[in-house]
Amino acid sequence: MKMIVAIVQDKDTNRLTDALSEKDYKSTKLSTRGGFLKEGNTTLMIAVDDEDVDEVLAIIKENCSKRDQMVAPISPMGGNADSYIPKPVKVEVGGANVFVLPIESFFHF
Ligand code: 2BA
Repeated sequence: MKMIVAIVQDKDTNRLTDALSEKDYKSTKLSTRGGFLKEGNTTLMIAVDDEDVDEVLAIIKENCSKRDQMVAPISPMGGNADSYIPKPVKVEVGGANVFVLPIESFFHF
């Protein structure tokens, strides 16, 4: 068995969990926050048999789209905040960051 940990955008979460449920894949949704943008995102934990990993990865890929987002950078440390005019920078968000981990054992009591 494998644990698929997928970090996705909140906007994609419902579509993705619906698509997983349609194929009878169970998932647990955690509300998380990215360390860079400090915005909410969603982490899904999906435990599956080894032979189902590829199908789940395909479902994630299909349901998580990439987007550009403008971000105002934080003012530089030690600088004069009054004279600092933040210039928004474009970062790519969305898609999915996925980790596939081995599961040593699974119990359902
Ligand atoms: P955040 O850390 O909020 O990052 C959001 C997006 O900002 C990133 O998208 C990336 O496009 C950009 N970004 C992140 N750090 C950057 C930097 N130092 N300079 C310029 N741009 C930067 P993704 O790479 O797709 O990541 C989306 C979210 O997935 C992340 O949110 C974080 O919550 C998670 N994540 C990504 N890589 C991870 C990792 N190696 N370990 C744990 N979580 C990860």
